[in-house]
Amino acid sequence: MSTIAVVPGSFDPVTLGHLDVIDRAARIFDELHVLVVHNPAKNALIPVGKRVELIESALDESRSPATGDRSNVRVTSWSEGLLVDYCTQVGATVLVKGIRSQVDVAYETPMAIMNRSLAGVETVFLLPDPAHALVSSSLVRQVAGLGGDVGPYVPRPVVEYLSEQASIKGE
Ligand code: COD
Repeated sequence: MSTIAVVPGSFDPVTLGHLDVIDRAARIFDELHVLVVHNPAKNALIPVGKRVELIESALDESRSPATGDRSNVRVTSWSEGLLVDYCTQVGATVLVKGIRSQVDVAYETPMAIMNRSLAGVETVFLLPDPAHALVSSSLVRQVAGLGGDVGPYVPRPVVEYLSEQASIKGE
């Protein structure tokens, strides 16, 4: 039986840390859904549809022998309700989360237990590549907002999108 896994996130924006988790999960599971979850409570920087596009472009253009062909990866979005409702709808039995610190463990553990209790969906935690372990979307938004170089932390399509947005704002 093939296993479908979901990597959910805000991806506002997608970072090199996210891409690392996506690639490692894609090697473990038969099918991987990267799910941009719309959280109306969060004041997002990038519209959901654009976040999906940026992840797709980043996956397309950074494909290499090291990453594999990523043919089992699809990117989509979800704003209808519980994360596990999406899992049930597509037959996914696993959620994949990245754990960077004790703070992530404290935040993710109750959600993992609740998701298993609600729908029998297990959560698998992957440790980050140390090269990207300190990267977060919120720091990237902060650095970009203050005019810093985010090139080392995000894929090229995100660098381009953020600099386009900055120049529109500056006009
Ligand atoms: N290296 C490795 N992993 C990373 C890195 C990095 N540099 N940066 C982020 N990650 C991981 C995060 O730990 C997370 O697992 C994932 O990547 C996504 O990160 P973000 O920041 O894009 O997304 P979040 O943390 O805002 O998560 C949004 C979710 C919607 C996934 C989350 O809030 C969630 O699971 N909500 C559940 C909604 C629900 O159904 N609740 C009811 C039952 S619990």
